[in-house]
Amino acid sequence: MNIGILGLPLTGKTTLFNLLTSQHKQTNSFTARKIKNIGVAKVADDRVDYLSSIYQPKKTTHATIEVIDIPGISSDIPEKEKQNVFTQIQNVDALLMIVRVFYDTLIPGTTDPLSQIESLVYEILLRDLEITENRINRLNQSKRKLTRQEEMEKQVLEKCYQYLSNDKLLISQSLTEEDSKLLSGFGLFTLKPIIVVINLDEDQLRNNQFPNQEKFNQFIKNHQMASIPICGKLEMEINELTEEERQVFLEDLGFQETGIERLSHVLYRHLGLISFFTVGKDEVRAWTIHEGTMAVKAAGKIHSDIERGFIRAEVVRFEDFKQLGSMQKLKEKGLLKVEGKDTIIEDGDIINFRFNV
Ligand SMILES: Nc1nc2c(ncn2[C@@H]2O[C@H](COP(=O)(O)OP(=O)(O)OP(=O)(O)O)[C@@H](O)[C@H]2O)c(=O)[nH]1
Ligand SMILES: [Mg+2]
Repeated sequence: MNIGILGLPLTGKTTLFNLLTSQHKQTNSFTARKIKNIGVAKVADDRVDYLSSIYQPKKTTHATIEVIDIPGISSDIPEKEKQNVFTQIQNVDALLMIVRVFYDTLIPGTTDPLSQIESLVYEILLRDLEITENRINRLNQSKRKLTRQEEMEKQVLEKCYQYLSNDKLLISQSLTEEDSKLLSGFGLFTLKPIIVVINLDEDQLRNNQFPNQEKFNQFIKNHQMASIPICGKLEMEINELTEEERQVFLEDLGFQETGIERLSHVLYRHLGLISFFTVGKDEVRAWTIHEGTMAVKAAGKIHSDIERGFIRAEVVRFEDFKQLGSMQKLKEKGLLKVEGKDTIIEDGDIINFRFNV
């Protein structure tokens, strides 16, 4: 799973990237026109930390997300260069758009969140119009008769083109499974789920108030996006603190978790992702799956052999485990369930797969 960070210049993209991936890439690098930064973000989950404290395994593995950071998108970048920049995030699973609301006289650019999100949406609509138009033209210019598959492709692309022409994101269009499949290879930007990070200053974050808030929120809702307020500057400060200091600092702000932790929850919820866990002396590990995944498919996440040779899944709820403290007690209480192939896995299930190959 991977996400691309998209925003106007100097909105805090690289700062956010560094926070997510614990890297130290140069900020303010717009003029350098570096094409991208890539890193891996650990998905915060205190359930994994808890399981690890109980099992004391050799290795603890959190879920991870690959993050791609690109230069800011602005209207004065030459079209060709802009296309290049967009190509860097064409295959990501979701877009993390960042809008800057914090005020800083030294940093140029607008602080209106609404105008920024409108510009970004406009840009991805343009990209998708281009992608669909190019493909339709190519099909129209074909010298030979189109295959049935190509005919179908043309039809759905024309439908998409119309939709985009009316300033609508493709993600809000209801598509059949077949249409989705036909479109999946084109890297269409407006088909990707969008999470918007609102980069506030400290006071705005404390008061949960910022200019143009109502209209902005309405826009987010209308376009089926999710949003989350953070303060990049504060997050950097929080990063420097010890665990204890951090708790006090966050409490004072009125939060229980850091902005980066809150962001990973919002991301999971918006993308319909959940985690299940495997535990043992060697490794405690979180695995990411889509809501509604069957046990046998979850097994395949770990290894195709386990999917192929699936016999059963022994499942325990994380909350039950935390309450009772040991697998033995769970067994005695009948809280260890033996499940078959097509049982739907729930968020927080601790699973032991039995298989035979
Ligand atoms: N005051 C304040 N400054 C911030 C915040 N977040 C980032 N900055 C500053 O804004 C400037 C730009 O930050 P970057 O993270 O480089 O922004 P960017 O969007 O990656 O910039 P480009 O890649 O050049 O488009 C830096 O000087 C940051 O320190 C914030 O929350 N508050
Ligand atoms: Mg940057």
